[in-house]
Amino acid sequence: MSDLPFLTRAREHAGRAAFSEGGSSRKYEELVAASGRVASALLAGSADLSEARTALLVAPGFDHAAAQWGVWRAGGVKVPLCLSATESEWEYALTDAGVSTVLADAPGAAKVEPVCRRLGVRLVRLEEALTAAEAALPAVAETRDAMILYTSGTTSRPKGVVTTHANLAAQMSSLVEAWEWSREDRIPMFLPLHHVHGVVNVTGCALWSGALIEPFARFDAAAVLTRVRAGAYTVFMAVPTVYVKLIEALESAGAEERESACAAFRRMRLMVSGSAALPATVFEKWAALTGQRLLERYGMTEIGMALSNPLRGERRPGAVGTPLPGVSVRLKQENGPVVTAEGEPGEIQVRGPGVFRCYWGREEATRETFEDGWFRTGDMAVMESGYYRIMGRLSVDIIKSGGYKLSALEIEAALLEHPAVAECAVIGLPDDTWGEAVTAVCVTRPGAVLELKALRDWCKGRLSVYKAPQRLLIVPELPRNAMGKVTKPAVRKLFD
Ligand code: MLC
Ligand code: AMP
Repeated sequence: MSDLPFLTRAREHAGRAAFSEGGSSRKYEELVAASGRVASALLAGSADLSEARTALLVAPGFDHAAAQWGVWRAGGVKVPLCLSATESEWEYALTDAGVSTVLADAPGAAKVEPVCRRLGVRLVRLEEALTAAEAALPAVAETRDAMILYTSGTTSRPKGVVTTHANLAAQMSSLVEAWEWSREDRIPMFLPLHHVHGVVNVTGCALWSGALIEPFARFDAAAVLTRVRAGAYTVFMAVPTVYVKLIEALESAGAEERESACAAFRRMRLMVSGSAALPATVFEKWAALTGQRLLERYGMTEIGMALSNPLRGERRPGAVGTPLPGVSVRLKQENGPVVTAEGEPGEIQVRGPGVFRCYWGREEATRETFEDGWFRTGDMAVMESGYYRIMGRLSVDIIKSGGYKLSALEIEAALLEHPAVAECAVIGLPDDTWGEAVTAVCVTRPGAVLELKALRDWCKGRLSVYKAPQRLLIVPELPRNAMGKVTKPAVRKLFD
């Protein structure tokens, strides 16, 4: 059996730089060698991990990629954890995915060790794995599972999205073709690696193409702009919030700094926005500042990317273009026909080799999310002059904030544990920076006092920082329908 395609391709780029970190570069051949040692350490004498789930708690960069490839080359399934999650969020993912091993760098290991001990999960320290003796590695078929990403949805707790090696290869090769990635490309990487945007679109496509990645521990506008000015990148990919933050930084910079950064952005060959709606105002402002017309695309954890404005051709603000290579898209009315006419809304449904295999351990949820073999995204769209335009989501319980998909139900469940909260409804309200701001509408217990800052402090350690409410409204009672059920549209109206 031949090697998995990511490895074959990496070997073709052996002598080229894969990562540039701290002023020095690491080559593809080093990455291949390091991943072989990590795989050997994970195997610890066994022949094949046989799809054992192996969680990763490793900062972005060369080490993370070596860890990821190490899991894959040992025949394991990679479960990347959010670096800033709370212990209970890690515990949930480790338990739900039946993780047997956590592979962590030194800072990650220090934080996750108590959780591993409590759950009886093996902890492998990456710095030790990176120096392990090399062992024989198994042949891994493309049909085998590769990754589980946790995504929030219409259920309170996140679901694990399982993709095979073939799914990931299809997702990456589609983007590489459409956006003409090449080994000459250089890209900054500042998005989290437990989501498809960072792991597939940025890191995955770059490594697939033999390109160079410059990792950042987190998004830092000043640090990124310094490197942009130095002409470090040819390609740039981000969520809309990042462009909003860059516009703020450019507008508050001195004229000379602003001009040099804008000129450097202008020279890039491609700048992409996605993961949430890019407001037309941000598109226009970015174009006015830098001359770059952002390429907006649409995707989802379960399918990778589905729709994209063209690399060459009209990039229309507010629209997400047409299906990517190998992806089939249709609009479908709920319990009705497939929409064929322009201007008529329908749910986006997707089919293709990049579509995930299943939700981990949730057969029924997997079955329900497909209709005649098409994946139901839960997003509504309309076709206008040949391009799709996203209209919003079918579920009011899904919030997109800073590009993160959040479940209102999960946040409500946490807030209900607060001693002052008798009832609550969480919604996403439009926000210029975050796209949507997590907003809690609460009924307090008699005599109790609740303030936003105290509530946010209370959330620390219980919810990831981006799930904590940004706004709070106290009401005497929540709006309900005749059946006594809280109605979110009416909750939203409280803010009109
Ligand atoms: C952080 N903060 C938020 C927030 N995130 N507030 C509201 N909403 C959010 N979502 C607050 C913090 O509490 C903190 O407050 C302050 O903002 C600064 O936090 P930060 O973490 O330093 O912010 P920053 O680093 O600037 O983060 C912005 C960001 C980040 C946009 C870089 O949110 C991010 O990486 N988002 C990307 C998520 C992503 O990759 N999604 C893709 C999913 S895949 P205080 O009070 O402490 O100062 C997908 C499919 C597809 O969607 O199509 O791609
Ligand atoms: P996630 O589950 O985190 O992968 O998020 C996927 C969701 O992000 C989609 O279902 C959409 O709701 C949203 N999304 C991604 N790209 C766009 C876009 N360009 N415009 C609007 N929404 C988007």
